[in-house]
Amino acid sequence: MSADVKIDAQYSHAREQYGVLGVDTDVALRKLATIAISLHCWQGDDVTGFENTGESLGGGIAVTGNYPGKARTGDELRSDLEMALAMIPGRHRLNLHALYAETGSKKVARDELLPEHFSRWIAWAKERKLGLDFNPSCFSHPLANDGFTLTSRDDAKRQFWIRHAIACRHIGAAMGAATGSPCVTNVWIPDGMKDTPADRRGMREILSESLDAVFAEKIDKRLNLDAVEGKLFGIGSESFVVGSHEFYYGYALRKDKLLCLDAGHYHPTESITDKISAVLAHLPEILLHVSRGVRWDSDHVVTLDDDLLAIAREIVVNDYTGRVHIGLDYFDASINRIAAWVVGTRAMLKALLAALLEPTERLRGFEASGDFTSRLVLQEEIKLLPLGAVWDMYCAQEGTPAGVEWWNKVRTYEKDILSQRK
Ligand code: RNT
Ligand code: ZN
Repeated sequence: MSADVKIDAQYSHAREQYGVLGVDTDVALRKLATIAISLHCWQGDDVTGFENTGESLGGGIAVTGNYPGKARTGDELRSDLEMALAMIPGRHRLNLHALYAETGSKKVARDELLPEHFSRWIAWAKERKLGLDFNPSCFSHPLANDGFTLTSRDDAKRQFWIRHAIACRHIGAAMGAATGSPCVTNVWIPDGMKDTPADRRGMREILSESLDAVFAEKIDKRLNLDAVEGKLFGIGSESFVVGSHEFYYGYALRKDKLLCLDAGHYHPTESITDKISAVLAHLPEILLHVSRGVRWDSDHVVTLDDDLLAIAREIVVNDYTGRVHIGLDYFDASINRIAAWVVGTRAMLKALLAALLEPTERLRGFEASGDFTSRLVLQEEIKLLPLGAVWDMYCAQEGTPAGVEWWNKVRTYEKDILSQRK
């Protein structure tokens, strides 16, 4: 049997099985094709960027591993991304950090960045019909090396980071205008304390003030959407992070911003799953940084685990696909970096597909009538339905390798291209 015939046969069998539960697999596949995932450019080069200042990664985040072949230039990173995107079914987005500006031989300070410094990214995204998302980079910089940016007590430093974030909103708007799809510009700062602070209130007041300055100018939401990302701790900020979850949730509500929920930014056993419907009861839209913490905010490559399935389920069954912007955020330098993108993005899509194939009406019917036994029985039974057969059909429809065949292609690229980077 040829591979295509096998995929067809297995799909039609799967369609029948899901059909018995009232689930239409064709509808699920059509819906899946409408969901865009924002791929984070920084997996491709270990959050290094192109500034070439010799600064090492700051901000209390860490990339471990020294797998060869990391991208060193915009062209290399775009080439690697093209390889990854060719292995991922559907049409997606690219999430850039300010660190990835291309300024030629000219050094441009971060507070002087302009859309033109991203013109190559924008042209590339337009050509490939990719949406763009953006982030101010408030780390890996001499003015951030004491661990404070928007909350710095040194006014000159604080103003620098305010100007940087404002510049990034303008760049986001230019990206939104060029691509025809609003750019989500996400503000994350590392500011916090290694040890017990004496003045939490003071630092939070400074952050509020700085954010008000950053967001003072109104920007058309059809071009740029502002998001704010909180966290619990980082390396060197174990005791206190100024921009915590509650801080930004309140800020987002009061100032009409998107709240970014990063899966690694809570207590180790706390999942963002339950937060999605809770915060969307009050906020119009949110951004997710889908990540995988292993014991801490370790930013491991996303895999198809229970957590991911649960996150995707909340987005899909609550009909939030129009209100949740799905971004990925992890960085692993111990494996092939293109494979890291592909594995994580495909896992996210598989989780969304699993949710699209859930007999939700049935489960909700049991729940509404108080029949929790039937709910549990069905929840367990559907775990073994042939999700893989439907996924393979999706890959075939989108012209993407279905099984591990994609890795053979990436491996060839590694041999031909990545291995030449010394
Ligand atoms: C850090 C945040 C932040 C970064 C990226 C590089 O803890 O998750 O989103 O990972 O912006
Ligand atoms: Zn994040």
